[in-house]
Amino acid sequence: MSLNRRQKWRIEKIQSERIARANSVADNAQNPADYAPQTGLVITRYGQRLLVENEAGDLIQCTSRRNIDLSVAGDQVIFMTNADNSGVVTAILERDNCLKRSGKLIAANIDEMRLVVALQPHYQFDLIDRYLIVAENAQLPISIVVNKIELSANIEQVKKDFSMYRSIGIDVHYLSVKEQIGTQDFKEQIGGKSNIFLGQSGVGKSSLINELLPDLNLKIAQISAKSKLGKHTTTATTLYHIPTGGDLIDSPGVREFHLDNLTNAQILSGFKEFKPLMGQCKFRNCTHKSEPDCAIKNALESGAIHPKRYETYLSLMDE
Ligand SMILES: Nc1nc2c(ncn2[C@@H]2O[C@H](COP(=O)(O)OP(=O)(O)OP(=O)(O)O)[C@@H](O)[C@H]2O)c(=O)[nH]1
Ligand SMILES: [Mg+2]
Ligand SMILES: [Zn+2]
Repeated sequence: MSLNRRQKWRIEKIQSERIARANSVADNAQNPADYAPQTGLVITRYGQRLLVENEAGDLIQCTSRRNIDLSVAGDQVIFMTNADNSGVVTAILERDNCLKRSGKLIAANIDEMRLVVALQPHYQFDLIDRYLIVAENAQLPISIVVNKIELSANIEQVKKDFSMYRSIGIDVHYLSVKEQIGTQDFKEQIGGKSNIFLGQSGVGKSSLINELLPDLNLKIAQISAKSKLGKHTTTATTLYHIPTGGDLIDSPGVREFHLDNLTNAQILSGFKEFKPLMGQCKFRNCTHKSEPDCAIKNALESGAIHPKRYETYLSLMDE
């Protein structure tokens, strides 16, 4: 968390506490067991239940007031404890940002998205591109982690595959949690930030978090030999603190996700290398499919845009 964000949070916290305190006066009249409101951090949510960390670092099981939005891992909230030490979340503090996948809120107040892909299940460019579009629209930095590289007989080919992402300014880390290749270098990248790990089931998100925070002992899949796919081992998005500062957020893998909740214009603006070319096509309403004098198609022909990226663009426009 940057200093600015921390300062901002303090200010918001003071204001929200004031509001919550005023509200709780009314509540206390009905339920004298309620204690003073506190600020907390949502660690995870299971259905309607939240695990909230108070400022002392204790975890409190909470439910949420019905009239407030759903809170998710990373949310700063105001909550009150009851006599039985359970809690009720009464307000969500303003978010810096939030991450949605298929329209569903996943986490809040993130500094960086870490998209984990692997040699098995094998990475798919269109899935990677979808995450990049989500990141671009949420204005969140994203980097790609390629795990299980020890399974590759040709690492040069793997690096070639990802060079199109490097060329548009996205960091790519190659590592093997199993063989402990590249994990130390990666560790040095993540400190002090709130990192969310995303990607298909079975790529090794929880394994990587376990490697980075060895005291955790997260549950890890026994990968199914038959399907070579993960089994959706992680079931709830959960935040873990890095002892030296920053957080790692583990999330359940998905097999696929759609961008139904984004407009075509948002999808287009999710291709960061297309952006400088916008407005340069002959037709103002160019769809960059088959129109003459199209800046995107020209860039494709000159090699400035990678054919795989353009292919994803076309397929997403058809969905
Ligand atoms: N060969 C190999 N296997 C690995 C590596 N890292 C993790 N695995 C294995 O991959 C499988 C899936 O790992 P998980 O960490 O559970 O994957 P996940 O991404 O958290 O999956 P979900 O929780 O279902 O989203 C496990 O059997 C791990 O032991 C690696 O570097 N190489
Ligand atoms: Mg997992
Ligand atoms: Zn065009």
